[in-house]
Amino acid sequence: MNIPAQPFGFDLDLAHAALVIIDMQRDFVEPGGFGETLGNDVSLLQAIVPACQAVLQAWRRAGGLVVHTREAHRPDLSDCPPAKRLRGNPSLRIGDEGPMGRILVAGEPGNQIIDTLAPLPGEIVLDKPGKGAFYATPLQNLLEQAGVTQLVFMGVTTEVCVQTSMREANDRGYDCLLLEDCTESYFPHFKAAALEMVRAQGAIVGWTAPSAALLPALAPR
Ligand code: C5J
Repeated sequence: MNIPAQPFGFDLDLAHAALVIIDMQRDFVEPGGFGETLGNDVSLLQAIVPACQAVLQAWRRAGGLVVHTREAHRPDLSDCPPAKRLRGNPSLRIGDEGPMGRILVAGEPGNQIIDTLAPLPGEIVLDKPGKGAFYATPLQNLLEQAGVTQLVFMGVTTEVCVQTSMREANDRGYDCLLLEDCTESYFPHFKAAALEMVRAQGAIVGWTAPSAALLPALAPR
């Protein structure tokens, strides 16, 4: 089905598409996590949760493949380059103990996907040590095994992990659609710029569309 999108319609083929939800984990969306340690207002990100929930429910009902990612490091931080841990002046660094457990560490309470978007059994959940979902993860293999050629993206933050993942996917040959009201940044002007960059030059990285444009394609027939 053709989804009205920018810069032109996106031909969704649900049987060969996956919904990729980037890093909707407590670390970024709730107070006391990684996002807040960097000085950000996390309430901005909470605003997209209802729209993400509506798409996730519709996608599941339509029988589509779902992939969840978490930005997460091993407890011994062996997959966290010192350059990432030591950069800047956050109130807590990756691996430090915070109000939701160790910051950005796999298995800690803060590293869990928020309850409203919690993965169901059978859905793919990937811990990724980088910003991109393909770097040091089995994502490409899993998508190839499932015959996936199209990716629909939601999640946070638009210009960091979402855009990086879309660029990685684009270089690997996937057609990518980013849902505009299902992604957010701590910096609204960065979100606006990222959306423009993605769809510029004839969808040089991919397409963007509001979730309302996708939902009719997922409705029961
Ligand atoms: C960041 C992310 N912003 N998930 N991570 O550091 O976008």
